[in-house]
Amino acid sequence: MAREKTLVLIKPGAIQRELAGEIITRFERKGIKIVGLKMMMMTDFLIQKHYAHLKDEPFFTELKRSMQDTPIIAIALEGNDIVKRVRILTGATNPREAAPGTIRGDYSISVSNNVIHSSGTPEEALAELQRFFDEDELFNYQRMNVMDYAED
Ligand code: IDP
Ligand code: MG
Repeated sequence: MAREKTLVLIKPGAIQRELAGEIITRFERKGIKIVGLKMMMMTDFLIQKHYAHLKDEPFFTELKRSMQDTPIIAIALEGNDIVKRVRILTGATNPREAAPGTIRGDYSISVSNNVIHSSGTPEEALAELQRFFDEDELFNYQRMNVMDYAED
């Protein structure tokens, strides 16, 4: 079991649909610790880095545009094996394949409007967190009321 941090982005489609609070609540209700959170615009540079693996896809231009429709909300989450756990809560990329109960399964209405991003691997998470957060925007603190039996 590894102590990790991961990155979640609440995408413009979810901001437009006023789902930000519900999405943040999902993580809080699951006992997942928020260690960073901010609203920001995705710059062209940030999108090119973040979606470098998709730059040759036919949908890249549309993806880039849709990620700049509104600001996004970037969230850093921390916990044991948190990268994998948040991916499970995120659900499949395609909403038709995303299981009910997952965030995408419950809220996503198209592949390009699939509500959130979450880091795919611990390596990806490290690189993405560095890209989106300065060191002093990530916080170390104790939660007082987390139940004794919670995993973290
Ligand atoms: P992931 O977000 O589940 O990790 P990736 O393959 O890394 O999926 O793709 C990043 C994002 O690019 C997806 O979340 C989605 O918004 C967008 N995307 C991926 N495939 C398609 C597609 O076929 N059409 C339109 N957008 C896509
Ligand atoms: Mg991905």
